[in-house]
Amino acid sequence: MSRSRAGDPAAVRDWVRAARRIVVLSGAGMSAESGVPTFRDAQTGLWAKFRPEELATEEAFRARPQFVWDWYLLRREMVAKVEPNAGHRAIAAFQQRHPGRLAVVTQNVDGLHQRAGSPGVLALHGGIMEDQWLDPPRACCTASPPQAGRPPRCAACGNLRRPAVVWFGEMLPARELAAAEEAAAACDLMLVVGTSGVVYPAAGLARATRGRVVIVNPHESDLDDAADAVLRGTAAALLPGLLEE
Ligand code: BV8
Repeated sequence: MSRSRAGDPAAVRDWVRAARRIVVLSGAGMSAESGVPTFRDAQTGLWAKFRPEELATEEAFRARPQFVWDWYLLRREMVAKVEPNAGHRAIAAFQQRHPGRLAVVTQNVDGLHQRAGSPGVLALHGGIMEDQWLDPPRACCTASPPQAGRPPRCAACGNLRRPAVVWFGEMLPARELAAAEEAAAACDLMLVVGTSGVVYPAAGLARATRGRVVIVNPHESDLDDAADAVLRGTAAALLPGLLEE
């Protein structure tokens, strides 16, 4: 029996005020009003005919390193041009006013929560602006800077640089996942903002928590059945009102 009922922001604001521990679980919709296309909408140009799940894999990168690298370059350029929105800022401001009361768990690799000033962001899927080695680095890989290219590589052994994100089929970073599971288990309110709720284990956090679940999303999502309240609106429009004193 689905729990969800159309939420009224005033009731949710009372839940926020009464909550001892809050988790914000965010997805691409959190950054949409900053100008970062959501995962579903991001497929443009050369990459349009590929589903993100097809490109964001080790197999795809090994098969077509330059093609996948250029997809990440395009997304990096987009992220570098945008700013956190009123939703990101409202969360960071609440955390400044109430240290330790709200934890941000994000699927986003854009770093906008961190740029808005949110402390201790648990970035479950990594960060798009950083690189790492594709294969475990050998001495030659770290002896000198990578050779420029798309992607850059070790001049000696050809080991490639890859974006420091979690690809489909890859495990999430253990520390962040454990901390996110702990925060979800300990919170009495989870705000699920801007996610379609289809990617696991991230979406599973909203099903595992014993806290009240509130969805902020202008459209239906796969997690609506798990919600105590669904607010049909956008992150930047709703979060300031929900998190203000
Ligand atoms: C793993 C980084 C162990 C890369 C990403 C259980 C069931 C089914 C499948 C699985 C399962 N367990 C594991 C899987 C496989 C897989 C998975 O979940 N597949 C899905 C597609 C079915 N999971 C994995 O592979 C994970 N690893 O499980 O390892 C393992 C390994 C092998 C086999 C078994 C287990 C790794 C998952 C992480 C992948 N990396 N990103 C990169 O960015 O390039 S995922 C990436 O896609 C994002 O990080 C995010 O998580 C996801 C996109 O989802 P959303 O963020 O929700 O974005 P979307 O566009 O879908 O939706 C946007 C929403 O916002 C919409 O609802 C829209 O209405 C709303 N919106 C729009 N505007 C606004 C708004 N909301 C508010 N305000 C607005 N203005």
